[in-house]
Amino acid sequence: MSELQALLFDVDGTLADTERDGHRVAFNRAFADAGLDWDWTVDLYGKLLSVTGGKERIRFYLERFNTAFSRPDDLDGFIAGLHRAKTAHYMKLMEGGQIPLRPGVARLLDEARSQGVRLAISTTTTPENVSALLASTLPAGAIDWFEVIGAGDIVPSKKPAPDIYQHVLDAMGLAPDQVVAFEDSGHGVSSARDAGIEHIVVTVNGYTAGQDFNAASVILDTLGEPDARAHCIDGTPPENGFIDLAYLRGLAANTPVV
Ligand code: XBP
Ligand code: MG
Repeated sequence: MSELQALLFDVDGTLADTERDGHRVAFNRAFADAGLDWDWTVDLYGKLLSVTGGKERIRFYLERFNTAFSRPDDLDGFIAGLHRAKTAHYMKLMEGGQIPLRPGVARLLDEARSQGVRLAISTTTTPENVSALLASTLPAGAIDWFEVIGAGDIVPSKKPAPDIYQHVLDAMGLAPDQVVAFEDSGHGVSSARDAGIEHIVVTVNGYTAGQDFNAASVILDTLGEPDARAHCIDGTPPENGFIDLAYLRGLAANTPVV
């Protein structure tokens, strides 16, 4: 039995569907700026998403899909430079307001704030990307709604490692059974689970539907809205058709007795 204290949100794919039309486009623009003919198509990017972290993803691409590329002596520096350029492009894309929050996200954030439920972010993406997304989709100052923004290289190992969720729990002084995590990917669910979090709400997207979410409490297409029911793929569906604090408190209260 535990009382819900905080909601921990993943960013990419969870707060907003940022991968296909955001990160992927930013990567390609950075490659073009560098005079590289690399083209991360929608299909190829889906394969590359098996590796979290943009820098790690570029290295994976070279190792797995572009062995012919003549590596510069300072490959780490080269990748880091590409990634900085990519982040700049991504931030510009966000400023353009191209990618909205997913259904139910703003509603649930507002409900949590109105009832004093704490908020945090646990993401692999670069911190600047989080600020850019929040600034383009929520009221000014919304970044301050989140007590902790656990992002990117702040931890030694990225998802599926538990580091980022452990970092946020430690920073908030919370136990795993006092929070609900929101994720979109198998890697994210593994990360939360291995940090001891049992209450995990998954909202799938084009890239993650069909992945293994074995530790998830419930799997949906979205968090739902009062006028747009969520479709429940697995787990106990919300009776009113959308995920709200009452549903989440029920989740937290029903921690299975092991
Ligand atoms: C998703 C990721 C990130 C983004 C790209 O993070 O794995 O690497 O794809 O962002 P999450 P960066 O789902 O945990 O939010 O290029 O800044 O890594
Ligand atoms: Mg994600």
